[in-house]
Amino acid sequence: MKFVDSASIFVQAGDGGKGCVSFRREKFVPKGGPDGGDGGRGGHVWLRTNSQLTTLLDFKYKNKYIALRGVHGQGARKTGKDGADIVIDVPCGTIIRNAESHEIIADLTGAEQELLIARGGKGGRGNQHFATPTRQAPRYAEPGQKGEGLLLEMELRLMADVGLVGFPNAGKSTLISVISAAKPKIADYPFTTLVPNLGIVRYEEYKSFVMADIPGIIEGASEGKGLGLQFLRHIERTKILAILIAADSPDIAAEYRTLLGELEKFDKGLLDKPRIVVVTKMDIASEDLEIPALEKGVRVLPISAVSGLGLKELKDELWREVSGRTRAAEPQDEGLG
Ligand SMILES: Nc1nc2c(ncn2[C@@H]2O[C@H](COP(=O)(O)OP(=O)(O)OP(=O)(O)O)[C@@H](O)[C@H]2O)c(=O)[nH]1
Ligand SMILES: [Mg+2]
Repeated sequence: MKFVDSASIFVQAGDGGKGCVSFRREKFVPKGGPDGGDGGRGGHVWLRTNSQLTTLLDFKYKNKYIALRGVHGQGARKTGKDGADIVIDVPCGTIIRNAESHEIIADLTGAEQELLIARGGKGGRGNQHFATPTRQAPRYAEPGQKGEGLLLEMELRLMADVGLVGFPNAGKSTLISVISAAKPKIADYPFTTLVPNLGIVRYEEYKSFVMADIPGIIEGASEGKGLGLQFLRHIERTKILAILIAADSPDIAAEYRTLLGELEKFDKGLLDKPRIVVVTKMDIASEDLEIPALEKGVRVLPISAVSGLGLKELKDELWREVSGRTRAAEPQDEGLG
């Protein structure tokens, strides 16, 4: 799947239709009064979140959204039709900025959330409204108002409850594939995962949480090594981080420190999130493996995606954290990365 997490688009709402200047003309009614109808409203442009979407890819192909103007008013008090509204679907977690001021207009984190982003111009009033006792035949009607138009920057920060972090090959994609319906590519070479994947983990009946698998991180990622740290923005809104380290790692403690170091360089706030360490691939662990105590207050859970060891405990633990906390929703305004 292709993945795009920033885009710019232009939205233009429709202008209002003109009001009409017209006078009633009927047989036997020589001097009919003004009967010019109103113009229709221009089409609005809306943004709406769609939880099926996980990328801004569509906007690489289409980046102009222009709504129709309202129809002009007509005689016989006929109001023009409104221009049709346009609704643009975006993934949950899309941050909308004004491209000129870079100010955040909205952070669309909710499911099925709607936002009127560009308002259609009001239709002008027809001359039927302007008759007064002293001016019974107004030859005047209002023009329609302009529709709003603006350039938007969109940045996606995926909405997930749990973020998986680890070196390449740590088993992140394998884990998400065994505890959710997500089917990411899995292979025994580094950087198999090139874009984030989301998976919904079902927990008992009617409960679930969202897990994000992102590309692996290596020492020096903050200087651009490997795929760099750009994908870490997609775990910024999670409630908990699961740090995955393979049981056959040459040095579990050193790997842990490296990962925390890279997280810190990207965003210190990531270290404020609760985290647990998941030691993966226990089925191939050497018999004398002793998992070191890493940090006070940080739980370490051994698992194996192959044998199923520890998966139930892991889900229990993640659910406990996820259900007890609210997601960190506020993005920091630091521009597009
Ligand atoms: N024996 C064993 N192998 C595993 C286990 N989990 C993952 N693997 C293997 O480890 C290799 C890497 O797994 P991935 O899930 O692709 O690792 P990843 O962390 O997503 O790697 P990147 O996407 O490259 O960052 C694959 O060959 C998997 O089959 C496990 O529990 N036991
Ligand atoms: Mg992977």
